[in-house]
Amino acid sequence: MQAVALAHANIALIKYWGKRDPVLNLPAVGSISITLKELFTRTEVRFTEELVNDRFILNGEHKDINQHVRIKKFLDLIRERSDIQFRAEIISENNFPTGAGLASSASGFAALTLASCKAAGLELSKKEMSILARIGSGSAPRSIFGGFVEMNVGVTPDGCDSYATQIADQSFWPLHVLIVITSRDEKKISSSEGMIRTAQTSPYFEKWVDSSKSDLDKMRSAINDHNFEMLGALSEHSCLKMHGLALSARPGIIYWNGITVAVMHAVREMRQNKIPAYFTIDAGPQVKILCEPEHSKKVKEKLKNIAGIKEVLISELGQSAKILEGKN
Ligand code: 2P0
Repeated sequence: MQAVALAHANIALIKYWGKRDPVLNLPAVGSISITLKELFTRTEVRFTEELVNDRFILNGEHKDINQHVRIKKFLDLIRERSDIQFRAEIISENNFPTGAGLASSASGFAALTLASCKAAGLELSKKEMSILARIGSGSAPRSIFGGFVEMNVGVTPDGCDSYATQIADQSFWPLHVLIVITSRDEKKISSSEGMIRTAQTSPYFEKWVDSSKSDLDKMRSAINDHNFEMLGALSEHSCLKMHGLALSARPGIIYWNGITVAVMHAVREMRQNKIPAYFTIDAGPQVKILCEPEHSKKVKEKLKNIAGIKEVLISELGQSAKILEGKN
C-alpha cells in the first residue's frame, strides 16, 4: 500500500479567485492554466498498520499533521472511499520554495491525489482525480494534466461538474515561462484567506465573476489560434484584475514587493523594444513571464538590470502528473 507520484505546478493565465463553496472548495469562476515543467512535487504515500496517527514530512521536516487540516481531511476522504482504516505516512518534496506563491499546493495536492489513490487501490479516472484534488486545493485539479488546462467552474452544489480538463498538451504550443523569484519567504495571507476576504468585502467581486466567462472564451480562442499577443494580453489583464480585486478588499491584500513591480515595468519596456513578453503573478511576489522559446534568453538577459532578483528559471510546459512507483 505504497506509491510515489510526481506532479508539476501550474500558473493560471485566467485566474481563479473566490469560492462559491469554501467547504467543497468550489470555485466562483473557471480558470485556464499552463503546467510548468521545472517546478514539481514528488510525494510518497504509505498506508500502514504501524502508525497510530498520520505522519507528514515536507522537504525533510516532520510537520504536525494537526496543523495541516486539509491534508488530514484529504486522507480521511481516501480512507472512506477505499474502506481502509490504516494511517498514512506522506513524504513530500518540492523542488522550489513552498508557500511563496509558486503553486506548491497545486502540485502538492495533485501528487498526493495520485499517490494516495494508487496506494489505497482506488482506480479513478483523471476527471475523478481532479475532483478529489480540488478538495485539497482549488488550483490542484489543473496540475493533474499537462500543457494547457481548464478548470470548469460547474454549477452543481456537490461539485461533480467542477473538474479540470486538458485543452491541449504541452507539444501543441511549446511556450516558455520565466519564473522570477523575488523572495523565498512564505506569504503572510494564504490564498484561501485572501479569496474569502475578497469575496466578502470587495465592491468589485460581482463584476469579477460576471466578466470571467468572456475572459475564458477569449483565452480558449487564443490558445487554439496560437495567437501569442492575445494570450499574453489576456493573461496580463486577468492577473492585474485579480490583484486589483485583492487590493480592493478590506483590509486590502498586497501580494507584491518592490521587485515584483520593477519586473512588471521591465516586461512592458521589453514590449516597447519589440520583445514579445507578458507577465502574470499569483498570490505572492514572484513574477512569471510568458514568451515564445526564441525570446526567453533575451528576456532573462534584460532582467539582469533589476537589483534584488533572487533567481530566474526558464521553464517549458510540463506533462500530466504521473505515478513513479506503486503497489496496492
Ligand atoms: C490560480 N491562485 O488560479 C489563483 C490565482 C493564486 C492566484 O489558485 O484556497 O492554493 O486551496 O483553493 O489553489 C492559489 O490558490 O487556493 C490559486 P485554495 P489555491 O492559480
